[in-house]
Amino acid sequence: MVLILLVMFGISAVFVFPTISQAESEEKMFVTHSGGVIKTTGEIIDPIYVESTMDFDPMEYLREFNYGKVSELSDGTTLREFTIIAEDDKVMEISPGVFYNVWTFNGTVPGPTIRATEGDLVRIEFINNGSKEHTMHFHGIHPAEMDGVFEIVGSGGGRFTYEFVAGPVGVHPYHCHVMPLEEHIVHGLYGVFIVDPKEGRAEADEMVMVLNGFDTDFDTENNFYAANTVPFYYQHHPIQINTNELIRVYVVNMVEFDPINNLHLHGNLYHYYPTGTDTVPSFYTDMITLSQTERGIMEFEYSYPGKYLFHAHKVEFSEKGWVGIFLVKDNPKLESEAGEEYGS
Ligand SMILES: [Cu+2]
Repeated sequence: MVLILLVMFGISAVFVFPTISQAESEEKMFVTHSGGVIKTTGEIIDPIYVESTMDFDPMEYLREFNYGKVSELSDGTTLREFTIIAEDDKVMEISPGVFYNVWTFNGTVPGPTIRATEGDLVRIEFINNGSKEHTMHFHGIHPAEMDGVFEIVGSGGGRFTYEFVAGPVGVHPYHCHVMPLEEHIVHGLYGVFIVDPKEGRAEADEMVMVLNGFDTDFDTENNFYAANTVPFYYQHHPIQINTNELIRVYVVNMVEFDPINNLHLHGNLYHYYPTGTDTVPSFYTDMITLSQTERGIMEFEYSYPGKYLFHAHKVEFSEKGWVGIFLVKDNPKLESEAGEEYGS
């Protein structure tokens, strides 16, 4: 009987051990931003980036505006309803091979660009699905209890409804305001809130640039800088615009740790509206300097086609990722108009 048991144990050992070694050599797959695939049989140490985790397309984010679910109240006021979900367990490949735990509003850093017209009623259903307490604090004018500072929203599904009248006109940041604030902001809990004037602005090719940075080794210094999260993205994927077409950039500086950031445009100057609150530009320049959460609206047109850099003139920042290119093409609309004239 003992002999039989020993033989059975021996047979099972033969079949069990190969199974274990197969599991150990199983390849795990990672996908990078550029679509590259990394395979490894090694031990995966947190953080893990796989296809199912967060992805972010800076080109899509650039011109994506969220106007909310629109309805009209009985007094004629426009109501815009948004749902924003905070999470703090996602991992993003900030730069090739560098994985960082990002905290997100609606799954991305920055969160969605929320857009309304001055006087609209903005209602935000905020759900905190994170493991830490979070809030939404909007810059702008609103009642104290809508400020997202003292009304802490608990983890694991806590809810709060923010409601306020959109104003003033301009471009404003929103961000989590739970202490330690620095930690909650640097991990990515911020986004842009645009308030349009009732009379609107001149038609333009509009885009949003959030200037941000990432401290991936936790020494309270940024290791990477970017316009819209991914370092060097718009250098490798230039932003295509047309000659003789008005370009409007809503720019918001969310870089922590460094006291200033700046933005220089090549081959051109821009009209600059600090905070976007005035209809008359304050400067005509190729260089602005911004401290934390400082922001504004830039307007410009290119006369000549070609490639033009835009970047931080603080060279350390541009060399660590905060640099991009506008690829200016001949305006097809103007060309066809010119063609019609020529032909007629
Ligand atoms: Cu937070």
